[in-house]
Amino acid sequence: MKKIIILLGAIALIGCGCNKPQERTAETSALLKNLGNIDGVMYGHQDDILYGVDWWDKDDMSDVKSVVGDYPGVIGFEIGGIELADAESLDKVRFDNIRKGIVRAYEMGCVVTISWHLDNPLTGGDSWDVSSTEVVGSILAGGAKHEEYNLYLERLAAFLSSFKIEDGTAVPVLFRPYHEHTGSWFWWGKNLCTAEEYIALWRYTYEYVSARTDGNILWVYSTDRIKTAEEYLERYPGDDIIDILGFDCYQFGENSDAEYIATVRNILEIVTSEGRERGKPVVFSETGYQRIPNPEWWTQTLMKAIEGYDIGYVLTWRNAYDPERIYEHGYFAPYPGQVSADDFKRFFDSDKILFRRDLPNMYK
Ligand code: BMA
Repeated sequence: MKKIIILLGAIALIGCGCNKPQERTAETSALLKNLGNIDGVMYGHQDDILYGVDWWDKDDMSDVKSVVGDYPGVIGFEIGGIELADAESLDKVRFDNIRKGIVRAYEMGCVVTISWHLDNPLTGGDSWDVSSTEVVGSILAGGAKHEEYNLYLERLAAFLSSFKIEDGTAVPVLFRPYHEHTGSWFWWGKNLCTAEEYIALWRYTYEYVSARTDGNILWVYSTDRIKTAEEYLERYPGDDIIDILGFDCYQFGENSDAEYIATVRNILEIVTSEGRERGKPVVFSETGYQRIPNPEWWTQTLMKAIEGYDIGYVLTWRNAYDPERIYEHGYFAPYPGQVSADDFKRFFDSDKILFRRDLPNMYK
């Protein structure tokens, strides 16, 4: 009997050890602290150093740098496709280049954030395949696709553990999975699973990945536009696993500046108040006005939307490179000659907005 108990104890210990989150590295703890204390708002741009309007795969290139002479303070990277062990992401960037970009961003002193538009594990479709309400249930413990999901997470964790600089330091990253879940356009969205399933998905993912990475991950919760704190928190996975509070909100349509400003300010009121109460930094994780048709969008709209709120960064989405996609998705940061380029320089010159040159050491 005693032997059996010891044996069971040992098995439990091994099991528990396996899913124990790795302790945060010093650089990762420093980043979290600095995000909450930074004086000003960092500007971020998705995929900034990987490609831009009419270029890709070039060293030292960035649309933002081409306009203002400096890199953003925050650089976003997208890793949809890593779960399938693909060589390229869904946006056709080689994972080797993404890895290099992440290490380079860190070495430049920038902050790295990662999004994950992973495929639908039940149907084999993409993130936007909302044909089934069974997907989340199917990948949780006991579901038909659970083992497959573990494989997805295994690959994800291996990639997140692969950003090492020469001295062995693991690059800290802000990881932002299962975003915009207050909408219903992704398979993990509001009408596609219950709140319990969504929370279980997050908690399982957190446990699995934080046990198999190097203590270099900060976890970002990010809704789409919301109207109330209840809506913001309806599917909140828990203070014990979330490090940073975020939200996404884009501007659409002509003459929508006032509506955008009011909407963002209302969300910021809610989310920054939660951030203060919970002692967590707040970030504006995605925004933009596709093709930036307003020549003064940066100072007259975006800055007015965030003015007075304590947030770590605001990130505009990618400048898609392939011509078809430019038509479909557009770009969200200017390039030389773009109508908002001069205003973007004023945005850059503002002492409230931080680019790479303005950052303190974020990792100390
Ligand atoms: C979306 C669009 C898609 C892209 C995805 C992941 O918002 O830009 O074209 O594949 O993000 O980067």
